[in-house]
Amino acid sequence: MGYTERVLEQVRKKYAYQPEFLQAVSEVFESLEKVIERNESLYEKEAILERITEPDRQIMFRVPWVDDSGKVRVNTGFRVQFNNSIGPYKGGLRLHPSVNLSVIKFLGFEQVFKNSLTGLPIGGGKGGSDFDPKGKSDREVMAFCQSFMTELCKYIGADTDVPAGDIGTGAREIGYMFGQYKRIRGLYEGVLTGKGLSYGGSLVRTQATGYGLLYLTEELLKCHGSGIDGKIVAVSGAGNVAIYAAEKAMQLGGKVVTLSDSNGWIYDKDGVDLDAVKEIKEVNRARLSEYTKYRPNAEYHEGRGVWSVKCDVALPCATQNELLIDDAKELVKNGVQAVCEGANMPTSIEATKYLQENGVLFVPGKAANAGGVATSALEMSQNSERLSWSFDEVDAKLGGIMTGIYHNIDDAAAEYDMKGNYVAGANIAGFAKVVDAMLAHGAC
Ligand code: NDP
Ligand code: 2IT
Repeated sequence: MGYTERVLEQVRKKYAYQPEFLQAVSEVFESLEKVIERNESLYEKEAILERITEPDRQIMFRVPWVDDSGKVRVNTGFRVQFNNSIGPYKGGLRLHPSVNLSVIKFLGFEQVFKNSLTGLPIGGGKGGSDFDPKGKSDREVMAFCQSFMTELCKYIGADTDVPAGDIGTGAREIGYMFGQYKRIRGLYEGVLTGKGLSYGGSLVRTQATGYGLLYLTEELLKCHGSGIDGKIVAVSGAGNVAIYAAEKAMQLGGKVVTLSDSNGWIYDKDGVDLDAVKEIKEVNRARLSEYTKYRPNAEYHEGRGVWSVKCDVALPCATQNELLIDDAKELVKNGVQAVCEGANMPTSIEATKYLQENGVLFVPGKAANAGGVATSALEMSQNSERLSWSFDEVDAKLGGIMTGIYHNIDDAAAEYDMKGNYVAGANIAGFAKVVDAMLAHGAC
């Protein structure tokens, strides 16, 4: 058994109760095997794989808050500081009832490689809570965010760890958390990204993950002889990533025909009306089932099913493991050409392999959705120099970063005789920089 397999076995034993984390580690290790082989004795001596799979630290804490009826409620808060070899820990905060240590560890692990791929100096971390913002009043959300930050503020800072948004954490939550950090620490610094424009946020950050996904997808298709123009695009999710992915897909000439939320999905064969979706989701915080009130000819279906629609390009932008083997089979049967992940780990390993084996261009989230965190790093730069850049300037930088990531992962895969395997390319290219820094820093 080689070094990679031995460590994978150890991690599987030690964290048998963390399925999402094990899924992320397995996927990365499988594609790193050839890279490790070239330097096996050095990496083993330096325990690179043991160190890269064990977070620097994992912080868990109680988050008590008072609901509108006066009752004290308690949630669990998390921050996993995974690896800061190439920069301060950086990664979002997820607020969703499904959050647990396994979920935060998988996200933190992915973030280490993703952040490396951006080419910017940011390490990897992730956090959040099992708090569900859905159905809560603004005051309750504020009470939760203030209590969460009262504890979290001890561990973060502009040069140590810089959280941001993720599922359930948008502009409103970041605002409340920033206010509490400033109040307790007495520091006006770029400790969070995704901030409002009036207090240090960056233009384009709201759109960045979705737009970045499309800049990369466009480059991928161009390098294979076409482009988004004229393509039928299926998008899942109806949150920050999905909405701005759909917006840029339309700007590039694609027709977006689906969106989904955790209750169901819409099919609008004439192309989704994004103004309606923004009103439903961003303004009213309502369910996607409302969509047919705006567009009576569209269909709303309860439950899963978004991948059953005929499309050329599929962009999963909701959550982990939302595109499974049967979905992959359906997509292939319907002639899908490319699947690019806007969400983190939305495609199961089995489904990923099926897509790749059937000639579908597949780009994993750690490359395809890196535009969000890349723009967060640009927000950090602007905060450090106390300046703000124009929309076009940030957008152009984002475009350059995403096309650069595509070519970087394409080249990395080719270098190891895996041309076209962007999963391998992303893992190899992301790993290289982190390992280089880890070796330079010695045993720490
Ligand atoms: P949002 O909270 O804005 O939106 C999430 C969307 O996904 C909602 O439509 C939500 O539906 C749906 N969803 C969430 N959980 C589930 C579930 N268990 N089953 C079905 N649908 C679900 O989050 P984001 O758009 O920010 O994040 C989406 C994905 O993109 C996540 O994987 C996130 O980690 C990833 N990502 C986000 C980045 C960012 O900058 N925001 C950057 C890079 C990746 P409902 O409203 O019903 O809950
Ligand atoms: O998964 C992700 O990359 C994010 N949620 C964004 C993280 C960030 O720090 O902007």
